[in-house]
Amino acid sequence: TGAISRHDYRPPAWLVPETRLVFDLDPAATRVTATLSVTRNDASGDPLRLDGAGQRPLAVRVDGVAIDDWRIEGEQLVVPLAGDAHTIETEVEIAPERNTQLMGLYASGGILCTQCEAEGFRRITYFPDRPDVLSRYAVRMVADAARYPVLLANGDPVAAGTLDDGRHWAEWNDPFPKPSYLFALVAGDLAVNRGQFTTQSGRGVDLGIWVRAGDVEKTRHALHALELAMAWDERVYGREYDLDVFNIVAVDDFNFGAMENKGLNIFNSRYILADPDTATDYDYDAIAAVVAHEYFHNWSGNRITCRDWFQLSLKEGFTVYRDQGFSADQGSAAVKRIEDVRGLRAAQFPEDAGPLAHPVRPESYIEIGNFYTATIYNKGAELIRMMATILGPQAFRAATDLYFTRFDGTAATCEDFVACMEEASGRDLTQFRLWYSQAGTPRVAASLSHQAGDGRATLRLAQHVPATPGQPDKQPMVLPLRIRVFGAETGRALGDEQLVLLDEAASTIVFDGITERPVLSVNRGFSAPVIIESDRSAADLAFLSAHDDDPFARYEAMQQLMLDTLVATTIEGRPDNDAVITAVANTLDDRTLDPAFVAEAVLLPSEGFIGDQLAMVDPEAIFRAREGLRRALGLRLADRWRDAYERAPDGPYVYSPAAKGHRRLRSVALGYIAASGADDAATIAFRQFERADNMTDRQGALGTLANGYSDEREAALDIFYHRYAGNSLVIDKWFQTQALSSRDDTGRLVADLARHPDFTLANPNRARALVGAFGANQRAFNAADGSGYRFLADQLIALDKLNPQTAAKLLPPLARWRRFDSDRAALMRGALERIVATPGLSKDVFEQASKSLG
Ligand code: HT7
Ligand code: ZN
Repeated sequence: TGAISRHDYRPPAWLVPETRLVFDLDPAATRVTATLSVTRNDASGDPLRLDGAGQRPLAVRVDGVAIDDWRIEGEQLVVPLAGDAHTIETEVEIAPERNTQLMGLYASGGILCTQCEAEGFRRITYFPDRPDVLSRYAVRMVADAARYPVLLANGDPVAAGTLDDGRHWAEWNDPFPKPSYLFALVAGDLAVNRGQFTTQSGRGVDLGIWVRAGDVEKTRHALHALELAMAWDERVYGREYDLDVFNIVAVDDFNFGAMENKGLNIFNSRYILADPDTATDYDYDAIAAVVAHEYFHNWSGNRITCRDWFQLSLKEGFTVYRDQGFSADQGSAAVKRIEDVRGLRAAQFPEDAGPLAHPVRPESYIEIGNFYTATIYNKGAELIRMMATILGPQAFRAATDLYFTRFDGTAATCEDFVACMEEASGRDLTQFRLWYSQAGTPRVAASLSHQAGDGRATLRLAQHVPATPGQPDKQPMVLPLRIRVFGAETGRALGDEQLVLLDEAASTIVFDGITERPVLSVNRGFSAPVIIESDRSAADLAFLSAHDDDPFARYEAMQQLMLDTLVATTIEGRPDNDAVITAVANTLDDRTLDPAFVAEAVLLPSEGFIGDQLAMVDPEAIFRAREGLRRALGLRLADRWRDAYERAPDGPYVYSPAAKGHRRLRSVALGYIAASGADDAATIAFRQFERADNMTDRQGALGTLANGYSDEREAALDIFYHRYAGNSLVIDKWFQTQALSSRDDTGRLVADLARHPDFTLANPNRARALVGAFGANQRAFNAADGSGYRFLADQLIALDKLNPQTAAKLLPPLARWRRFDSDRAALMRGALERIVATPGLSKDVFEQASKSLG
């Protein structure tokens, strides 16, 4: 299969302390000359093996002398070397404008840029392209001065000049040794928004965000977020920036969100560009989170990198945890936690429950690009969060200090990180390490009984980790569960919150002094990434949704109540919505609550999440149950929704936590007004659409209209399209909104949109906006005739020829086939088999499709 195993790790035979790169840049033919000082690192006597991909060496020189006894094995350049230290020079020619994979050096809208993580550097030049080979880079770029007036690379600029032939050059040196995946260069006609940051030790740092000339105004939010992130990392983790410059470049064609290259972050423009007219509150929040995330990588990723790609969560899980903390500190921590848990449940729980499940530290891979997953990132962040909970804030900070000090300048492992947690706290985390090796989401049965006569309550907890591919049997994990008990009569807390560490298959906890019927609040704050199976009644969940003092637990009780109701309706077809309606009414009536929290609390679980609770997903029945409850809520609470809709204060757009909360609640209320079937719903939505002075309200209205069949829908889509023609980030929203529509004919509309002149698979954002969003639309994608599956397979096969990495990311909706009826399952398998049988299929898509077929 070509799989690579974690246990096969060997230290590199050769190191590369110094690297000098010369780029003669041209979109059609870029000449790359690499000079590597290499030193032997073991006694094996192995030749030097340099990774390459897609190029041939034009010349190979050893210590300045051309040699011809090199050979190519697979895609590696193998150079026999007699001594222990040499200088190797290679020359290759590459064509950035023909690079549709967007890995290595490529062209995006006239800008030349790089993406090297994980294994893109080998597409630029021959090199030991593995994260444990750290090298100091000196880079010289030569390019046409008119076409590429700005030349940027990692580190600090050291020299620049012009040549007689209309070209110019620039040299950059990065003093910090780094792995090849952190290399970057950019050449283009770019404008800059500059900032200044003074570090805690008083050093000045020049900040620059580089974009196309017309977009500079749209970088203000990102620059502000960067400044906040730099200060936050000093305050919270004691981490200071280490170069004189920090540059960010935004490009339109990018396989991911952004990349943390040392001193030169490269971003997907959707995570940089924002103004109120074109970006939603969600976009603003995401920009701040991604800017912070990439910045935080300077320590958790760059100063300390990963020994091998199996350790990817060492930098990604920790950095996500850090960016979540940053975002929580910018507004409502409770709402941020709710959003993060919703994201985990939408993406990671299904991954952990399906054929693509893997541990946070995987055991093997075919293509590492497939392992930039919700498990590595988001479950990985939950592991760090659990350790922080177990250690407490002081010991956790001592442990991260120890980690940063001890491993600075090295390539480390997840084990190194956990060992620091142990050493700084004195705690034994032996069993906790199972979180890194066992896949699957633990399920915890929790049952509280009351012994009224004894004034006692007994909590019985039992955990079970389901089997996952290659892991039939699991051991009990360490689950930190924050627990509190409330009195059903008085609504008071009966005792303090406790942190229970469940580390056995089953355990019993006794609470004394329980004089009234107790109600259990468990896994508060989502302290462990598990599924709680409790026997709490609808009345108890409604009680918690109104009385729990932990906002997350309040939200969670409401979600569980809604979920229980929706699952029962899906299976039995006879809705009993009263408890949900009363609980939602109470939440809407509680004026002490933050509107942002209310908006989250009254939202129904997604169709996908309801499906995840069921042994067999019936997409039509789930849709009917959910729409039925939405309609019942809309009708029965009609006045309250109108009141919530009107209540939001008027006034020009401001981006603040309070204003965001009001906009969010307003948009959720609009959704319920429309769900009620009210005659004037389309009129209200269209009025909001037309009057909006910001994209949040405009897109909120458009989304509501797009779900319906009104004339206003067509008018709004048309106005939106023409207003934003040429603004690719907003046109992505136009495609995405339609792909997510709950209309009966969404499948057909999406197929039509794939033939729209603005649709292209060459741009990953556009492909994700239409094809990715459609895959997330459970009912439309799973149309009984299999048309959704055929559409996805067609698009994926076409995209694979251009950009395998992005194609592979679109495949997971087909991996859910085991959860569907036999007809749908057969159709999904048919689509997967067609994909696997495609001649010339990439290993990226092959790995995902073949594992999905299981
Ligand atoms: N560390 C970065 C990962 C990334 C990436 C991975 C595969 C292909 C393209 C990519 N672009 C960026 C992003 C991050 O986690 O910050
Ligand atoms: Zn990251």
